[in-house]
Amino acid sequence: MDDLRQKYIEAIANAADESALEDLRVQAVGKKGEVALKMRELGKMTPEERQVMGPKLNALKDEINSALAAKKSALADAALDERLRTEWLDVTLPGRGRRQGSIHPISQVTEEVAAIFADMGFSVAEGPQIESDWHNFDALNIPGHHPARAEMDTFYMHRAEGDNRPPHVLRTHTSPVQIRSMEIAGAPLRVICPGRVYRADYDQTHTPMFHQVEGLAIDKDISMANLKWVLEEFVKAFFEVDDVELRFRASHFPFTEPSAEVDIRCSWEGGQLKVGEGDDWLEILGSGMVHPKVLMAGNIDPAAWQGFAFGMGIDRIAMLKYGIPDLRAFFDSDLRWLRHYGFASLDTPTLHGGLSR
Ligand code: 2U9
Repeated sequence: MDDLRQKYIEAIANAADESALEDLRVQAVGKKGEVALKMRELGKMTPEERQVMGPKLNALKDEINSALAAKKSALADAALDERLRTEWLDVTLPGRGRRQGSIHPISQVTEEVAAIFADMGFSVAEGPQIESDWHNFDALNIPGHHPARAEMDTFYMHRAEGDNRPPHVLRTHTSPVQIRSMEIAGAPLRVICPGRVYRADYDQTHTPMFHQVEGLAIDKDISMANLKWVLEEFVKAFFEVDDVELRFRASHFPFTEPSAEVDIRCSWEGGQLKVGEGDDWLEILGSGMVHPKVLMAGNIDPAAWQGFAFGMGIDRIAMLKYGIPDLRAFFDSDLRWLRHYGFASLDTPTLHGGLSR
């Protein structure tokens, strides 16, 4: 029995890996292993011999089993140490020269817009993409019967059977974020709200998900004149031109009064857009003075405060600025397209460093 003990304890100590250890377990303490064979011999012994040998064999079996368990855990520790040694990565090393990823034009343009408006004192606010019917419509002066509700081709969420509350919606614009900003921060306020919006529409110029950025400024004695200056500054900075002419056309939105659509002077020579020169006009924005009912919905007193607001499509201004012809390609995740139109990942747009190097 001592020979048996010595043989297996030594072999277990020297086992190179888990499979060698398993072979040893079968050989030593398996059903037909050497210890089991010895146990069978107990039957041929006298009762006195059996009383001595039985417990000794059981102790040997226990000893081998513990040696197997100890070695198994030592091998697992060593394997983990080896993995940690070989899979070690220095995260402080500089990035690889080969360009692997790039910033999507929509992210790039969102950052550019945020940098321009940050310079004029606007912060960025975000909100939920699944909105209450109230925040998306009622608070923006779009009541239940209003044609704008139908025009916006809304995606409705489901309510449980028997729950008659109005269903939530996928927000059709980022305007509910401004309502939430008014509720949270009150007046005065300067925010822009970029993000995804959803409308059930799909053709050459519409995708069911697209991106908007809207802005809201609330203060004492704010007027259309402030709106005009802010938008002029924005267009000059965004299209990186020294001067540009804006044209305000009277329009109508439920949430602003008066309302105006804004065009910029441009030319399309050789199919290429030039902003600030030429005889064409390009519509890029909607805007207006915030409707008193909308201020009230945000708990702001329209007798004391006024505000202007504007909205534009991020995808659209990205296409215009970077000459991207097809809207739908934005969302195809085609790596060749991303490499062509993407931006270097460590070049954050800033006004001092340049927006779009
Ligand atoms: C609040 C008050 C007023 C946001 C505005 C527009 C005009 C507008 C469109 C441009 C192109 C949407 O992406 S688009 O289809 N937007 O014309 N948006 S004024 O007015 C607001 C928003 C929130 C609380």
